[in-house]
Amino acid sequence: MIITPVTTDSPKGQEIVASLLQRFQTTDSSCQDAVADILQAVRMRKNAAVVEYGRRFDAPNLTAEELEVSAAELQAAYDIVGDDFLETLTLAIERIQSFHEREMEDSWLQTRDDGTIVGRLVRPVDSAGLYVPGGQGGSTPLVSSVLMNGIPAGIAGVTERVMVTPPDTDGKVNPYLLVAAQEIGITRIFKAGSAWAIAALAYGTETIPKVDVIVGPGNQYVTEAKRLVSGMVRIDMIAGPSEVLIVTDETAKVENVAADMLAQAEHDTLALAVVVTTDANLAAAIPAELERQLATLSREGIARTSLADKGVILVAADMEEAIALANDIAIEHLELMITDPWSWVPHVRHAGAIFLGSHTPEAAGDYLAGPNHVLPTMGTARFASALGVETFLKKSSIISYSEKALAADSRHIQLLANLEGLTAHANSVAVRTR
Ligand code: HSO
Ligand code: ZN
Repeated sequence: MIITPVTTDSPKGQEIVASLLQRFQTTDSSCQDAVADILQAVRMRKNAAVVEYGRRFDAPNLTAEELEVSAAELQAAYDIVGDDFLETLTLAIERIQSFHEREMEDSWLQTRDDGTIVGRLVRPVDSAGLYVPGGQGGSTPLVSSVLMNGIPAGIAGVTERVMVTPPDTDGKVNPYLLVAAQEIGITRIFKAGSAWAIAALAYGTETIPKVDVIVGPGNQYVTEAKRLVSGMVRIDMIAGPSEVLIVTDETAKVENVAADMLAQAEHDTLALAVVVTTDANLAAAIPAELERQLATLSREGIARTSLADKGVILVAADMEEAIALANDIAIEHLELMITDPWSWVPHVRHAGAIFLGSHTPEAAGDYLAGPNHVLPTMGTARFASALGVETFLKKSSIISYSEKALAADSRHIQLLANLEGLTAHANSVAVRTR
């Protein structure tokens, strides 16, 4: 059996729960060392290093002159993609745009009676870099990720938005990615992937601009590079493998449950699909249904490995226990395939995104619903949120005193300054209010 269902109170069930609660991972030290070397090389030798790595791992004939996708390549992509794609793309952009417009934050000012004004000025960062996996070597061309990462930056008002993505062996970039980028206003695209692309965005090269924020999904080298440059630039998040936790009762259809587990499992062999159900009969029926559907999938091998290594089916005593477990696990995607799912939403404390009812597969949210699909993984939903407009904003505080207000506050400011032994601070108030 690909996954053996277990009850939460059995020793095996408790062991599984304990491992789910401790699933935060960092990259291994060989990856860390390799990435540190790459960052150093790009920082010192810029384009020369980017092109060297690109030639070695992606396109053997890449040159520095061809690092940026040309206007002709951008235009040519439209000849390949077809009208159906453009129609779907337009709809997805509309949905994602209208959801994220609500996230925009306003500046505000507060005026006190004494004339003091304090407030907050919301400003976008000047530049953002978006990493997009290219779709070679087992990864997939994540058109949807271009939208989910690029649209919020546009709404925030980021003027310089660039994209980096690895070229194929012929030095070409996937045309669907090129069209998606252009449709959301990104026209500077560079043929660079992996850790050297992140390094180029963080340090800048002769061709690739240094940016303030780097977002986008990637393999462990990309993730490690983002981790290392974080602090010098903002990054969206340290992303782990994608995850789903499906809570079901006896009303869920086994086809739907298995289909959603497989949708998660096909992402990669490390992806995590968990079911927590109050119905032991449903649990028992899932493995055979997984086998039946696996045979029909284009990425059967990946999905099978992921489910066999990581898949979990837990039988809980009741819905209270199931939801409590989901909260402890703090999953990236939480599906509630249960009777009256809305009545349980107030009990959900930690989840990246919540999918309600039997007609809401995670895939609807991955592509079209509107909310962002870049979500906190590995239990970080306890404190982190989806990528959004806020990822590209920062705030300046505003403070303006009137003469009268400073006179009134003078004594208190001087008291605190003297307490800290900072007499120049105290004096800067005293000279004005004497
Ligand atoms: N489920 C992924 C997003 C994605 N799925 C992109 C398909 N394409 C992480 O939320
Ligand atoms: Zn997905």
